[in-house]
Amino acid sequence: ITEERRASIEVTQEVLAYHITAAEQEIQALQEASIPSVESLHMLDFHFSEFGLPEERSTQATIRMFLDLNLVQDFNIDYKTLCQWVLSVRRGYRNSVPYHNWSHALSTAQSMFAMLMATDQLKILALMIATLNHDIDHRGVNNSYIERTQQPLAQLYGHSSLENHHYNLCIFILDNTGSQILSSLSAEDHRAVLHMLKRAILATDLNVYMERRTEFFNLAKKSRVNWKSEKKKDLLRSMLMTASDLSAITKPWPEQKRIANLVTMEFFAQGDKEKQEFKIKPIDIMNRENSPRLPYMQVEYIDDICYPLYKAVSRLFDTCSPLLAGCKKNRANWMHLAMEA
Ligand code: 5BB
Ligand code: ZN
Repeated sequence: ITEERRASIEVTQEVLAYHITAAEQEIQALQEASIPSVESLHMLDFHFSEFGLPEERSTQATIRMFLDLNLVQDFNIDYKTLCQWVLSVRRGYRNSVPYHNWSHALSTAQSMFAMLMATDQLKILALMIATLNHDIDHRGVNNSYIERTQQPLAQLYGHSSLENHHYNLCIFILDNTGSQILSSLSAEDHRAVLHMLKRAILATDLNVYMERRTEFFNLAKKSRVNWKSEKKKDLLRSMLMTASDLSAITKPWPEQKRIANLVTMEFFAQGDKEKQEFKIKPIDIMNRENSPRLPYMQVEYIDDICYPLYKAVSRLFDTCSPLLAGCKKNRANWMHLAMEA
């Protein structure tokens, strides 16, 4: 790493510190607000949608999950620090991006919240922080685009450029004055959480999921699995990250259609940029000319990527079967549209 590069990173971080820190007034308002219950927010429901939830209520919903998971008590998290941390993470997302914005982060965290079973508190803490930060500062374009345009992000990290950036920002907020929610942890726990955060956020790169899933599917086929080894626990955490990340495909049909439209907007916007900037024909999913084939592409996406994952997860955890059921229903709906087209 060169001096120049180091300087450029420092400058970025200064700007980020300013942009990412909420105004005192906003922090106080959240601190003093009464937080709605999980029941009234429907947060234990796999059909949960954050659609129409005002920003203020979405931060309150995040606080509610941390309170009900006992994280605030167990890790002695200062309440005001938690408020500032949540506001920082929310501000880290770009509203201008159709799909990879704060709503997607909250929805991913809520899916994780509803899935978390009898695992220990330290892992729950790491996975909740990971879901909320996993797409922070997403620019609405994929790694391939970032690498081809030779952006600083691609030069900084050799692979999984975006995911490395999400992790880096996550750590940055955790280190930032006023939002250090991990400050009461022992050195050992702190190190363990950071390690799990890195593994969990990097696992949301779809390529990483594709590389590791066969091993997971083989475990899920067994009648009894001994989850004691650290390697298997890490694999399970990675798969739960992807299962939360892709959970839009398991939601009731109107919600699935709404999200698929946002994803399409984001894909097509990248395709448009590629046409303009490199005069190339974008790949199928990013090419507007393919919009009639969209329903069929969703069917393929379900069959190749989503269905096998939710099948394995529901085999392991019976309570997660609504995820698989939702995925199946959406496949039938997309297939129906594909036949009409
Ligand atoms: C997914 C993997 N990709 C590298 C190439 C395209 N495929 S796909 O053929 O399975 C595909 C997925 C095709 C079309 C799709 O959406 C059309 C609306 C999707 C799709 N992807 N549909 C969704 O509803 C969602 Br949610 C997603 C996930 C989008 C974010 C994936 C971010 C991964 C970053 C590497
Ligand atoms: Zn995501």
